[in-house]
Amino acid sequence: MKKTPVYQIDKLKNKDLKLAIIVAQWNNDITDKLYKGAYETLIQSGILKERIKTWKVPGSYELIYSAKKIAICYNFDSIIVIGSLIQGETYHFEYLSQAVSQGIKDINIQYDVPVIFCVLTDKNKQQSLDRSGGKEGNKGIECAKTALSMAIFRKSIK
Ligand code: DLZ
Repeated sequence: MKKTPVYQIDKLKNKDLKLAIIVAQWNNDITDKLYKGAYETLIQSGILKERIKTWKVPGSYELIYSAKKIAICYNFDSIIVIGSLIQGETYHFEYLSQAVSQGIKDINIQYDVPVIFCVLTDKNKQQSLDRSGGKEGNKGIECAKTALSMAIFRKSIK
């Protein structure tokens, strides 16, 4: 039987991929851990250090513009945006969560680069800790694996 396109994808080498990571500094105790999980996963997967570029931005809201700018100005195979939104006493959380997820979705539609959504949206700090290297794992690791799959997918289609 004829091989599926997955076979083509497997032939590509991870070391040829170029990845961008953007890290929001709000709740940076959480985003640092997500970043570490993502970065280490990429390195373990064979991505060369010099092919991973990292930017820091103030908050999750700034992930939208920065991902767009990087999508326009560079030729990365995948971009990972990292943030941590934690519910407070005002409606900020709801507005920010909506805006950031919609904004990142728009970039995925508009530009030819997959932007991977590594933004935690939690009710409290404990939930964020649980998902950034705690009992629920590390979403940074998961997102790095997704970024690799999508980077390979992008490269496989000319
Ligand atoms: C203002 C704000 C609030 C209240 N909470 C968070 C948060 O939990 N996580 C986060 O990443 N950023 C937060 N911010 C900052 C906004 O993302 C943004 O930096 C500011 O509104 C300035 O545009």
